[in-house]
This record gives sequence, structure tokens and C-alpha cells, in this order.
Amino acid sequence: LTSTRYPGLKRGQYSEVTDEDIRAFETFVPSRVVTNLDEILPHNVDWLRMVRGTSKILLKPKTTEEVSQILAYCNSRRLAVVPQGGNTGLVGGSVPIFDEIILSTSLMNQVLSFDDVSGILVCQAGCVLESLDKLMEDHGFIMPLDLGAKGSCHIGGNIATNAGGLRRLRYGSLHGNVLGLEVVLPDGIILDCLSSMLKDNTGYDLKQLFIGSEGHLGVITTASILIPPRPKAVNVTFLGCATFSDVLSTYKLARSMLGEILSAFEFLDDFCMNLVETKLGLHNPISKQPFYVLIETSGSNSSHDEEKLNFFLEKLTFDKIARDGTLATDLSKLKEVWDIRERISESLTLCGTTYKYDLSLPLSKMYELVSHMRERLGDLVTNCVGYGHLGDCNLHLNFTTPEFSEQVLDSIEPYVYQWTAKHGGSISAEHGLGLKKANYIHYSKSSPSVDLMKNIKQLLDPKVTCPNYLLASVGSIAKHLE
Ligand code: FAD
Ligand code: 2HG
Ligand code: ZN
Repeated sequence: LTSTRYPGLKRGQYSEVTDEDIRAFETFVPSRVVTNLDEILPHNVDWLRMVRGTSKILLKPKTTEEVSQILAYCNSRRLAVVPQGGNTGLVGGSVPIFDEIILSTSLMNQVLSFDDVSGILVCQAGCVLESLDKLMEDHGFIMPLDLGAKGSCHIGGNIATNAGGLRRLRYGSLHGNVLGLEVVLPDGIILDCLSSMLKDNTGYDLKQLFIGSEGHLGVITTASILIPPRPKAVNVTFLGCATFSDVLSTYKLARSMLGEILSAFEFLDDFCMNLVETKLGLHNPISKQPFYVLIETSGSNSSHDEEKLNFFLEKLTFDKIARDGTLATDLSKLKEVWDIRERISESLTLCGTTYKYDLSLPLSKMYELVSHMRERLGDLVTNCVGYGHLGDCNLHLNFTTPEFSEQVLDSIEPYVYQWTAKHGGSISAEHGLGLKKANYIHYSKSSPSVDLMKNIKQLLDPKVTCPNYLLASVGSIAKHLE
């Protein structure tokens, strides 16, 4: 079966779900086998509404043992499976392409333990990030990651994509914060790497393989995470700059003058600001400028932090690096400013089709690409915007057109990837490969690296049949190109 929706994509040699299979699933997850197509629909379509599968079955396990039974059965029957968390992924990896079984972690939402001395949280994969953060707040702690999709994304999905987000600058990546994982392998075996110890150098650190593996190698069922104490003083300053070079000078100064209290450094261009103003009705708290910078500080002593911030702001103004700015200290103003940054993706979805690029680039080259693409595409696109996690060297470059255009896509890809590779960047900084980027991995990884990834997939999921193993998920899934 070749898909007319995705030319070139062909369903693999997998079985189709029969009534007998449904009866078997009913014994594993009683009353949690969904076959009603209306109920399945939101799980078949991705957040960007660009990738749509045709799955007719959704399974909602509650326990690791249930996941294990499901995967062991699917493996023996050669049924394809796609693991799904909050379905907020941006690269088309969280939904089926054909009729894969959707395994949702939405009912795996139990917090198993939290130790407020060590700060170690153990929870199931389906816990929603924002709920975990609220719970941690009650204990005086903070989740080490935060992102615009916090209200829907699951911690298992965050770990499976190694999500970066808005706090990575301060707390580092999930490769460091995740202490242990429990994972169910494609054949149903439960791999217990659920250590809650800070140090463990006995053999290979296997859990790392699953962080950022996008559901290719197994289903993450439980995680143990090191949670930092919640900072007592949080301030946000929102600044306007005339040039991108001034944005970079602001960053350099912020690192030297704010030091250990700097917890986020985000930027957006005025094209983004126009979108959040016109599409979402958000309010720009400062005068119009070509670039905006959001700087967050988090510390333990508010007067000490404010003093540092004031010196920093004075210097920026004196040196004419920033043209305007505002300081937010109370919660509602903090949220107002963060909304401007966090809701850019949402505003883009209201413009028609979005073409998304999530790139790591040297800071000196970051905005050059945006300007260059704006010139290259001209009137072909309605919007060409640049924003992102500047403190992580991570640019989000987005384009929109009223409707999908093959011509626009061909003018962007693979050009953007070639440009990125030429400057030593990464073609996917934090969103992963999913369906959309998998064929471009060679721009960021060497052939021996890709071959080793394929061998690892083959080892863990020997029944996989597709030639492009990186498009394959758990249980010999059918997402592949031929
Ligand atoms: P899903 O979208 O359901 O799945 C993502 C991938 O992980 C899929 O390949 C899926 O098969 C796999 N998967 C899910 N759960 C499991 C599991 N338990 N075991 C194995 N595999 C699994 N990302 C960033 O890095 N930084 C950001 O700042 C950021 N901001 C965002 C803002 C918005 C508004 C949106 C919509 C997305 C944003 N993202 C960001 C994308 C990001 O990847 C996701 O939001 C999040 O990490 C995915 O979690 P999820 O539970 O929705 O996973
Ligand atoms: C963000 O940082 C997310 O806002 C989404 O990673 C980026 O939509 C995007 O391009
Ligand atoms: Zn991001």
C-alpha cells in the first residue's frame, strides 16, 4: 500500500489488526481499547495538523506490565505500534502514518514518590509536565524543564524527544537530570534502569540510549528525575535592540554581569512580535524594535538579584546596546512577558501552513540565515520569522503560506539543511527527527554514526522491516520510505 498523502511512503510488511487481536487487547487493558473513530481522531492528527494517520485502534495502558503485554503480543503478531504522549511533537513522530496501533500514555499518570531531601521524583511517563511542576512547587521545587506545550506534553514524551525548552540554560539537558528510566523493549521485556542514585558507573549507562530516541527503541514507562529547589526570586526583563549584533552583545554582557542568576536568554524578531500582537492580541510592553530579548534571572535573594539586574540594565542603556526595556517582578507581569515568547508557535499556526526549522547554529551566523532566507523566498511566503533559545545557540526559523506549497518547500529544503551543515550546525536542535526530518539526518551525522544507530535499532527490534530504520518506532512499525 503506497500512501497518496505522503508520496514515496510505503506501508511495511506488517499485519492488520483483526477482531481476535482486539479481543486479546481487551484482556490486557480491559475497557481501555478504543475503536471509536471519533475518539481516535485527535490521536491520529499531529499538533500542527500536518500529519494524519489512519489508525483504527488506541490502547490506554495504566501499568508497565500492561505495556509489556501489549508490545510482546504486537511483536509476535507483527503489528506496528506508535507510542504517544501528549501529542505535541512538532516533527510528525507522535502520530501513525498508516494504521499503526496508538499506544497512549495518558492513563500512566501516577507520581510514585518524591523525596524532598534528595529532590528525587519518580513518576510514570504519562504525567503532564505542568501538573508535575505544580506538584513540585507545593514542595518548594521546580521541574528542570519548561516549554510552551507544558499543559499537554507528558514527561515520557519530553524524555523521548530530549526536549530542551526554556530552562535548559539553567538546569541542563535531560541527559543529566534523568537519573533512571524503566523502559519496555519492542519484544515486551521490561528493562529496569530506574536508578535513583546520583552516581552509578557500573557498565554502560543504558538509559541514555532512550533519552531522545523518539520511541524507536522502546516505550518509556517510568522515570526518576533530579529536581532542583525552586528559586525564591525570579525576575524577567524584556529588552528591545536595534540589531542582532546588539542582541549578541546583550547576551555577552548578561553572562558576565548576571553570572549564576541568569536562567533564560530568549530572543524574537519584530516579525514574531507582529504575529503575537495581531493573531493573539498580546501586548508589546516596550516600544517597537527590530529585535527583542527576554532575560530571566532566578536566585535566592531578591534584593541581591535586583541590584545585579539594575547594574546590568544601566550598562546596557549607557552603552546604547538596548533601546528600550521593562522589568517584571510580579507574577502577572512575568506571565505576560513569557506569553509573548511562548505563544509564537501558536500564532504561526493561525497563518495557514507552517514550515518549521529548529536549528543549532553558531551565534554569529544565527540571524544571517533568517535574513538570507527572507531575501531568497521574497513574496513566496507570508511570514519568515526567527526566534529561539539564544542561550542554547538554538534558532527557530519558521515560514508560513496561506496553503501548503510544494514550490515553497522545495525552495527551503534541502537548502536550509545544507546551509546549516556548512556552518557546523544541527538540523534538529531539540524537536527530534520524527517523520519530517529523518531523511536529512546525514546533514548532521556521519555515515558510521547513522549505521550504528541502525544496528542498535535492529538489535532491539529485529522484526523491523523498513530500510530507513530511523523512521521506525517500536514493534516493527510501518513508518518508512521505500
Ligand atoms: P508526543 O508528541 O506524544 O511524542 C513525541 C515523540 O516521542 C514521538 O516520536 C513519540 O512516539 C515518542 N514518545 C512519546 N511518549 C513516549 C514514551 N513514553 N516512550 C517512548 N516514546 C515516546 N520542544 C522542545 O524541545 N523545546 C521547546 O521549547 C518546545 N516547545 C514547544 C511548544 C509548543 C507550543 C509545542 C506544541 C511543542 C513544543 N516542543 C518543544 C516540542 C516537544 O517535542 C514536545 O512538546 C514534547 O517534548 C513532546 O512531548 P509529548 O508528550 O507531547 O510527546
Ligand atoms: C519554542 O521554543 C518551541 O517555542 C517551538 O520549541 C518552536 O514552533 C517552533 O518552531
Ligand atoms: Zn524551542
